Amino acid sequence: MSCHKNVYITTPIYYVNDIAHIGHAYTTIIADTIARYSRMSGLDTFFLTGTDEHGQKIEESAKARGKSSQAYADEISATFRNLWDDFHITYDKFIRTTDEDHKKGVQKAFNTMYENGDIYKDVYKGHYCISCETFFPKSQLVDDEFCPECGKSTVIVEEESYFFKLSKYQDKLLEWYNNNPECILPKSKRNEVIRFVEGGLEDLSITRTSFDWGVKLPENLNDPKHVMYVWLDALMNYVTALGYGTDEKNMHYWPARVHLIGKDILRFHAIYWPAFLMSLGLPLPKHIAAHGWWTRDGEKMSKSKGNVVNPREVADAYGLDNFRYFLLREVPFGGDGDFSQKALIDRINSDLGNDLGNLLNRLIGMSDKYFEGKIDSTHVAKYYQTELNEVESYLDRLEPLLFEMQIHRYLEELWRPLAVANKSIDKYQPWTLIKEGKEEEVMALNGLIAGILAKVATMLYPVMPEICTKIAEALHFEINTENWQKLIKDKKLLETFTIEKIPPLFPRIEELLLAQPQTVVQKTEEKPVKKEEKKNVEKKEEGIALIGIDQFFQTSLKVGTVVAAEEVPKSAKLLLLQVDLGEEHPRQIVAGIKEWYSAQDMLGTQVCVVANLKPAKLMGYTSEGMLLAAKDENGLCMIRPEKPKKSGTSIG
Ligand code: ME8
Repeated sequence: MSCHKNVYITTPIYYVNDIAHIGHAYTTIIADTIARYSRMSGLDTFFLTGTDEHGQKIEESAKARGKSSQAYADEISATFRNLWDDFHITYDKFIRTTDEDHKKGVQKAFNTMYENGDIYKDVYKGHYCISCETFFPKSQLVDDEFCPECGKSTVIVEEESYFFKLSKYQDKLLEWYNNNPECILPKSKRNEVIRFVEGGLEDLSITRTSFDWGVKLPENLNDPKHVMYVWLDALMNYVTALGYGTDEKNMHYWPARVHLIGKDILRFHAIYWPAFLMSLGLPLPKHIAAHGWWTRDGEKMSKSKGNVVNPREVADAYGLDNFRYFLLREVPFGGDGDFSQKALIDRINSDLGNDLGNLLNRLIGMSDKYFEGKIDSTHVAKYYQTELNEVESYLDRLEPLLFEMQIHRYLEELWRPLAVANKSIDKYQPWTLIKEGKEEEVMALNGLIAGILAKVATMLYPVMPEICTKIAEALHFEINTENWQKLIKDKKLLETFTIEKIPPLFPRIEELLLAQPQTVVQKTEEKPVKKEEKKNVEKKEEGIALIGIDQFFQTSLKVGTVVAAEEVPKSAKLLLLQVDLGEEHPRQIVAGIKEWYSAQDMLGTQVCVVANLKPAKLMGYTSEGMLLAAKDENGLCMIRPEKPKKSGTSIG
């Protein structure tokens, strides 16, 4: 890896027929992670993303909205760009296929292929799927009509067309796959491609006359009714973005280190694209890396089902870095992944909160208590050489995993040094050592832990830049190439410093989300809300976090009838209610409403219940739900149905 000085990383350019969803965010975040690592390790890096704006599909979407294709493309392209900006995606260029220099570059490429004898004119007749912008041979159609990819109806297109001699490149492509075992990642995907190409390649129709929202043919061909096939236009972006055909000042970045794509577009990238490049006499990319597909709660996402995960909403609710970590950690690259709030919350609370966040808290606590925050690593090797060796052996394995796209493994391995640190505290018990007067040993332990945290934060930075910057601030160092060299390559520890007491980085999520509705119950002295949690509650109450309708519907609200009510002994605020929700047994709910309602007041009345809260214990009683209530300076009142409703009726 490190023998190549320039690193060029690309994402697909996204169609402007819809706004970005989790899949787009996934690809872009992986690319951003690799670009950040590459820059941090001192490599000259160029990271490209952008939008794919031509073709019949876009023309039709624009028409359906009564807009010009250009105005429509401008609008949607901007939503992608804004999202990536808000997500701090560190792209070096955002290309649009409607950019003038891109169009010029594509025309130049067309001419070059033409001059090389790889393009000829003929008539095309075939089944075309507008949605996928692809021709399919009849043998591949479902029921002789429907697209094998998306299931939509295909149309028969018969038109004069220019063809690219793809068949001519069959053997050369096979040679490339065979000589470069890592050209397609994961490797299993390479076999699929090889089998497909061995099955025989037909020449490819690369122009259209049936619509005109596309790049025109070069003027010298004098054939104005043709526009270029959108995939020829789109794939070329990877070189036109570097100035191919216009100002070639960035062409030294070519060939790409990695084209990141989803598995849906592997054929275009692994077959057409290298064939075009061969025809142009340009070198081929090092890797084409195809990741798997995201589903939601086990189901395919689609607009009609209304279950598309909006990346902005997730990042707003759970934190951008947490979302990045989840996406990259949750699935092996190339495999399909399932998004669920539960899986996300588990990752945040467990990997991030318990393993990483708590370690920093423990270090802050120990160094504060014993040494007024000072941390000195001078004697670490004297006492903890075994731990140091173990940590370094884990860190040494990391970099190749990233560039082989094994990012989930990278993160898994990166957690091993954290385990070493957490275990060392339990094993050496600094609280005992200090009592025995072994201050130097405790200081060295703190130095070890600070060193491990600094190394992990450095290597985690490409995945979680904001959080790791905070960790680095607490540990008084900066994450940059020089310190990456020192901490990772030269295996050094931190210089002496005084630790910054920063608030916990990963407050437990269930409390954070449930804090607001539970205030009714939590305003009792039984379970004081911690300072940090309060801050989060306040933030939520200011109305900063917007949720989507799908998030709202994850809350199950039901009408219930109070069938039994009594006071909780020794509590000034709690009532113990049995509420019928139309289920086999009434639910037991502990409600902090006694100041305003007696047990008698509540008996027989109807209430609105949050029915899918995790059970909680209050004063020793399990509470299996929560009542909706409103409270202002004049007191609290219950929220009830306006007319009697059957117990268990859903609200929403
Ligand atoms: O195909 N799971 O654009 P596109 C994971 N313009 N990734 C997903 C996904 C999902 N459910 N849905 C989409 C195009 N993606 C062309 C590309 S490149 C020269 C032209 C991601 O807007 C994944 O990266 O349909 C996929 O390859 C890409 O979005 C397709 O985006």
